[in-house]
Amino acid sequence: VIPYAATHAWFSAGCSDTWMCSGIASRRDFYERISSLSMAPLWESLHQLVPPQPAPKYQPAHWDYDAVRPFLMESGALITAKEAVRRVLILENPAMAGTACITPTLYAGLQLILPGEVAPSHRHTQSALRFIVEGEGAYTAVDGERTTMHEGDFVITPTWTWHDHGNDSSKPMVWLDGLDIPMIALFNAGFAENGAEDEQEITIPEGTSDARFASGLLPVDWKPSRQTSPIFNYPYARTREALARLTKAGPPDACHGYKLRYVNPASGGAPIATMGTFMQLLPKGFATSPYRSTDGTVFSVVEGEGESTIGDRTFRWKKRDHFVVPSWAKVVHKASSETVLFSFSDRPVQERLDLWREDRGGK
Ligand code: GTQ
Repeated sequence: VIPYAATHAWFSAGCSDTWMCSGIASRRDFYERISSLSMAPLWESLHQLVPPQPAPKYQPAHWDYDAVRPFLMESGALITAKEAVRRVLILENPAMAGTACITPTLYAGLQLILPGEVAPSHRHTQSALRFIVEGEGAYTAVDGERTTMHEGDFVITPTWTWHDHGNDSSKPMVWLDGLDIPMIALFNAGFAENGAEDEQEITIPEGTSDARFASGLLPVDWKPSRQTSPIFNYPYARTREALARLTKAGPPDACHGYKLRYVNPASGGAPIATMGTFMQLLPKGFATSPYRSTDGTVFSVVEGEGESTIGDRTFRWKKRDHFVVPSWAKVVHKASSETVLFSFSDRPVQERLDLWREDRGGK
């Protein structure tokens, strides 16, 4: 028989009073007897199960690209993209070792694809986003169309779409993969299939989905069949231009600087149903007001350098670094040069469930 306290970590028998101790001993005996019926007393864990405010079991963390890159390149000599299927170094939350989670709902990794390589075609119910960190000219193919990727581009491979990646350029390409793997695992709703060929058949000229959906226009008789965006590459050139213009149009928001969210033009919602994606510009010298929200968020530094104080820890960052801000952790960003930050979180899911909260008061 496994002692009750061994399987129910919250049960502590700390006791100083004799009368109380005998009470606790009989309770413990009771807990052990009901545990054989797969039952447990709510009153011992109520406070943890229904906390007064979020108490994340994961922590802020930062990945310095100068430290990470040599290992990424070393992985390129260790295994081919074809053998690995996806050659990725997972960014794992230090408080969630062994889980492949960067937050309890999100997965992140850095994927390397070398010149001439192909990451073979497959599809799965997990949705993926790619945010291009280094390199030019590799492609992702999604449902019969290719898109060429550049630094700062945001590319989506929505749930159950066929996707493969290839690099016809002369340089390595590295991108941030963001997936909803932990969420899909929670629902036990994961399915996956490999393609018959390494590279899917290309049936649609490059740029077609951009022309049909990304110009403030939609095909006249087109009706969306799913929540995910019909645009699958949101190029950095356009995002950057929008941010640059905003800096001339008025003052920055105190908590966010100039911040935009990526959008599915057919719905106004997030491009991927499970993950919200954002881009923000912080002017040189700008410090954000303290802010917190319930969506744990992964950041990729696109331009600039500075530091973020997350809870009681401060991380200095620069271009191509990554960091994670847990749910309800107070964050302050300070930009020592003009900075652009990409980020993603589970905010659309929380909003759908009427759960999402923010606190702009910095308490
Ligand atoms: O590109 O399909 O980083 O399936 C992890 C799982 C990338 C992908 C990851 C994946 C992919």
